[in-house]
Amino acid sequence: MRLQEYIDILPEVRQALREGKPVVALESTIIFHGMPHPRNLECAASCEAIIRDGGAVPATTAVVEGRIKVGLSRADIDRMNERGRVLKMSRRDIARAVFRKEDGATTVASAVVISELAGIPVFATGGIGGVHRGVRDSFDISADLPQIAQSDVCVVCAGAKSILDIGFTLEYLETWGVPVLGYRTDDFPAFYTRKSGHAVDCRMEDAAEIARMLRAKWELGLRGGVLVGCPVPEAYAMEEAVIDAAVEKALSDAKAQHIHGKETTPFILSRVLEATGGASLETNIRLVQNNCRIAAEIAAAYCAL
Ligand code: PSU
Ligand code: MN
Repeated sequence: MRLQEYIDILPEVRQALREGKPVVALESTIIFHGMPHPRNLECAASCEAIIRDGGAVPATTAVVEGRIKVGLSRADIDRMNERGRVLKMSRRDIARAVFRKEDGATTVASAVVISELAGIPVFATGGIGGVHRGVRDSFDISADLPQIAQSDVCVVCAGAKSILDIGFTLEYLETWGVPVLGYRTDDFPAFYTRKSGHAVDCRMEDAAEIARMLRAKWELGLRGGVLVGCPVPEAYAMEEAVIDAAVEKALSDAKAQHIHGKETTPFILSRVLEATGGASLETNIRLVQNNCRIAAEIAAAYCAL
């Protein structure tokens, strides 16, 4: 396979990978679909800085005019912004974006595909997609889940939002053999709040422990990912009642407006954001930053093994 035909790895990232130094991959849906301008750009820059402070090299993933990027420059981001409406690119959209020379923002699923292609074992995001509430009618299960199950990548997140059926999401991950680790928690976090009421499969106290588990898993030939749930720092967690009310309203609006398919997640997220105003955006930024800090520690610990 001639990867260079499709992929541009930023020189700094390439060098770190060659020298066995820690790298943390990032998605870009959060930049192009998840947050309003200019907070999205500030958040992206701060995440990269936090990863560097942790001794790792950040590698934001995207497709820019058909080229798969591992490490996105500020110029790339600006050009994508200028061209406007960037495709929300999940696994199935990667090939189409490449051959049509389109721009694509990576979801967790496509970012994990690209991380694995580039040989980056640690990836950070905000929240993962999962099994949707009302799945019995919609059959809506995010491509993030089978992709995490399939790729040898450790996904560091703040859990899953309560727009999803968190219990079903965890059942799916169990079926497909994905370890769900709690970073200093017994309870899988629910993104805006620290607890979902669903237990993680294994509590971990630090990055070194997680790194050793990754190594054991992959050395045993147990292919596929590991999910690490990091609760949002206490000071920035939201009140459960506030977020629950916003989610219920967003779900009923989505139903009334017959929103479906790949539009569902962005629609619900933007409604929740509107309903909770600045508070949820602040929480969102803080938890992503927290995940980046922990991911850098895990990447460093993994490289030190
Ligand atoms: N959930 C969030 N925030 C997000 C997403 C999901 O709380 O930003 C984004 C991520 O990029 C995730 C994608 O990978 O939505 C999942 O979309 P879908 O449900 O269409 O697979
Ligand atoms: Mn979906």
